[in-house]
Amino acid sequence: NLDSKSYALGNRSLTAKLYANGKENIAYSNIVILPEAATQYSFELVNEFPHDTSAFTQGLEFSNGFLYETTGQKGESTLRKVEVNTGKVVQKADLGDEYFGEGMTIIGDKIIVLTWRENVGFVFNKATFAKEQTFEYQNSKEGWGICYDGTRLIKSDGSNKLYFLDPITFKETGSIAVFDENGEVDSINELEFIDGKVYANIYQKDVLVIINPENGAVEGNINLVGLYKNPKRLAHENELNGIAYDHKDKRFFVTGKRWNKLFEIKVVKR
Ligand code: DDQ
Ligand code: CA
Repeated sequence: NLDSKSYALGNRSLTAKLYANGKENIAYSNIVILPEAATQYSFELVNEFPHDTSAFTQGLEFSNGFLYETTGQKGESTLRKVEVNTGKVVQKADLGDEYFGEGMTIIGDKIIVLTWRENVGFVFNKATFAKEQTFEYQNSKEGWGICYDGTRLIKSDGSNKLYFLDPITFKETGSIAVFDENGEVDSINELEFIDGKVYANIYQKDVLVIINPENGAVEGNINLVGLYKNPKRLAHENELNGIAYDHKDKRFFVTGKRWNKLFEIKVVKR
């Protein structure tokens, strides 16, 4: 029983006065309005390509005919440029033994690379792979995934939040909480910005979610179970991780940590 005059709507979280038997009972509790049920998608396999099984994949992006990939684990964290068809690494930079590499995205001639718990991100020159800048995280202390919507960087930290960062100063300008019809959607990991939506893989699940970055609602679930057929997959070692999109030819790529394949898929309605 909400007093319609007393609530303030912001995203989908509203502050309301709650009444029981006509009396104000719990003042200003926080209520979350869950979004409508997400649309269910599955996939069709279009192509598969070789992928470096030593690459603990943490970030993936497509640009000008090549894949760019970041890898993790301390001592094996790299930024690399990879040929799609062969999986061959044609350019590589080491992040340094003290860093655990995470997500990555591209802004023009710059590549933004996150670290996991070292609390810093790096800016690399896309052509030379020279490290040009280091920035520190603010409220969101872990680096998991990152993408760019053309105006803002969007960063994940393993929670159900997406953080917006200024692409020049790397200051956080806001955040949004992600929910589906059942509640919070946690463990948001690698990201890709496609046609106004944030595609994200969920850590330790062969599932992608399609998030509306304006209100945090999960609008779609893409079930990728069965895509990578390897019975020996290990937890924390062989998760699906890495979504890349070729905006020109509308090709959708996914891979995972130390997977021997990179898949090109088509997302289809179930
Ligand atoms: N993360 O990429 C999902 C954020 C982390 C992956 C962690 C995998 C386990 C590594 C264990 C090493 C402990 C430092
Ligand atoms: Ca990506």
